[in-house]
Amino acid sequence: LRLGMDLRRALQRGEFELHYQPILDVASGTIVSAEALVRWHHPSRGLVPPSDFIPAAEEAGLIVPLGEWVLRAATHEARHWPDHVRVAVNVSTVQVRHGSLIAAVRAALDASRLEAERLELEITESVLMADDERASAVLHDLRGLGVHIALDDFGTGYSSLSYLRQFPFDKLKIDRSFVSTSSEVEAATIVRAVAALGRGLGMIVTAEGVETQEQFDMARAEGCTEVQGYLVGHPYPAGEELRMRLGQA
Ligand code: G
Ligand code: G
Ligand code: MN
Ligand code: NA
Repeated sequence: LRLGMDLRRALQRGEFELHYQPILDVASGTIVSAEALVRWHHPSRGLVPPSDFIPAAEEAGLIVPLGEWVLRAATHEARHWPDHVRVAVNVSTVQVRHGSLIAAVRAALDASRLEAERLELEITESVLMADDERASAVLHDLRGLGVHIALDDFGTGYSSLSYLRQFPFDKLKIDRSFVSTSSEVEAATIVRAVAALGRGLGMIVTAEGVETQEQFDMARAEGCTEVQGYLVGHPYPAGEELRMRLGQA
């Protein structure tokens, strides 16, 4: 796999970079977390989006070392943020199944000295599909460390409501396709139902992909706890300006 070769080299050469997208708490109007999103500055192809290389990294077996780099970089960066701001890291199903994830999370927390409580791991429904005890045990162990677990892109996979009882989620993230559908009535109906479900089960509920004030008002009215999307902020490179932004609002 050509891209696989490139990826291996990219890890060694430090061609990856994390951008961070802010997430707003609706009730307080403050930024309460930021999601790390990986970017690849390819020497000849330019900026390669994760949708193009994450699947290749999974196939080439490189998602584990790449994921470890992401965990280390994100926890280090979050140490420079205000104490109440969490960092969210996307974790591939391959990482959850691999068996090294718990050690990698513990190592990143130890090295950065970030409190476990400030790290949130985003997993997708594909982790849960295989109905295996392993995935369940890994998620419970991670939560035992004190990190938070979010179910990402909720509603797009093979969702089963039984997962919500079986696994210890702190947060449900409603996929942006439900927030920004062309029918406002349909969007509001789905967001209302998922928000009621998640909050009824004691979870934080985040509406993703909020781009307009109308979508923001809808998400708030229908009971979402948090909002993420271009209206609140685009993914932003690490550095002074990001740190300032996370301290404001
Ligand atoms: O930033 P962008 O919209 O291009 O992200 C596309 C997809 O890539 C999203 O689904 C996101 O969850 C995923 N992604 C971004 N960063 C990471 C990462 O560090 N690890 C994994 N496994 N997926 C990521
Ligand atoms: O699957 P995941 O939720 O991790 O995907 C995050 C991706 O969604 C990021 O690549 C980010 O760039 C993208 N994204 C974030 N906010 C918005 C938004 O308001 N609109 C759209 N279209 N994409 C968004
Ligand atoms: Mn995500
Ligand atoms: Na998502």
